[in-house]
Amino acid sequence: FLKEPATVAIVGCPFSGGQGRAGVEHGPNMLISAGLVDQLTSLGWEVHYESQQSFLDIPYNPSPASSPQATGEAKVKSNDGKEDLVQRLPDPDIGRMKKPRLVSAVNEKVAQEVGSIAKKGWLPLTLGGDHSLAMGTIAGTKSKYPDACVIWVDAHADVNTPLTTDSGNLHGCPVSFLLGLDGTDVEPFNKWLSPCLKPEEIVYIGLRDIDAGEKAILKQHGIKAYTMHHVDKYGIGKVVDMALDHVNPDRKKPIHLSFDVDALDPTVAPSTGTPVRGGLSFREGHYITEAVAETGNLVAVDIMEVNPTLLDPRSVEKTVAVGCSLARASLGETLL
Ligand code: 6HN
Ligand code: MN
Ligand code: MN
Ligand code: MN
Repeated sequence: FLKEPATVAIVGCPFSGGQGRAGVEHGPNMLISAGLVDQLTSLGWEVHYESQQSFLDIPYNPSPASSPQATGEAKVKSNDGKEDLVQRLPDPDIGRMKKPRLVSAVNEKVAQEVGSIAKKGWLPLTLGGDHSLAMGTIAGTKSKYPDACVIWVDAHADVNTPLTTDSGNLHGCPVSFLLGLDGTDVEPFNKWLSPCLKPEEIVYIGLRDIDAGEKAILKQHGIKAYTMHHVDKYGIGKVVDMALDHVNPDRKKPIHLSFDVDALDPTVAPSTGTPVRGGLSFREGHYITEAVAETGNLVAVDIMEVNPTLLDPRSVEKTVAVGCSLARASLGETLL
């Protein structure tokens, strides 16, 4: 699906507004500082990376100044790598949703960016930032490839709706917006995002922390999920085969890989906001990316939820290194 010469465009998304823990906005800069651009270049890819997305100039409709203290906040590094800039506009909850205006505005921009990269025949590699960003990345992929399927690697299903979410954190909800589930046809999201993903076009691998409301949704819509139980039972090789058979039986459809590093065991990727024990091993995580690379159908990759401010320096280094390594493996590093 990609044009020659094979080109990857890195979309750095220093965004934390989809959840409550600061620091995940530093993920992209850390992955870049670790040498990701040179690493991908060495693999033979042409790499485009200008700078981080700037979320500062996003014109979302601030609510009246008299409203509650909740604020929208996006931090960016400017082109010259200078200090964080912070946007603070009133962004009170809508229903249970936290920071809905900011999350919506940022994702609208991400969707445009990812879509325009895809339309050039390049592969967008989005570096998070929190996983709410997948609303934008997948909407962007779908704008170029309407029949694209999604492989979602995560400890969580991220399929809560504005009605089912307990936390109100929108990084737990992106899939429901893409599917257009009950409660997602709400402002401000419905101004730009319309349902673009069918339940049979997504498959999960690595789940082990699913909310009750999410379980009901997965059942009701027949969404295929390979949990850690299945990884234990069948082994990762068989699980990935089955996952691909489900969303991409003839191996003809484009694939969007959305990888939340918390799918990995916390011993492998400790510096992430919502770690859950009992996750994928280093090899199991890499096997998924290699097998997807091997199809030759990969058109977009997300590496999400690296939070380089959590835990000790050794943990941070490990997590950043594994993030880079997953990106490289997705782009074919270990294929012969
Ligand atoms: N992630 N299910 C929980 C929630 O808040 O809705 C956790 C979501 C985690 C999201 O890891 O991208
Ligand atoms: Mn900071
Ligand atoms: Mn996630
Ligand atoms: Mn997760």
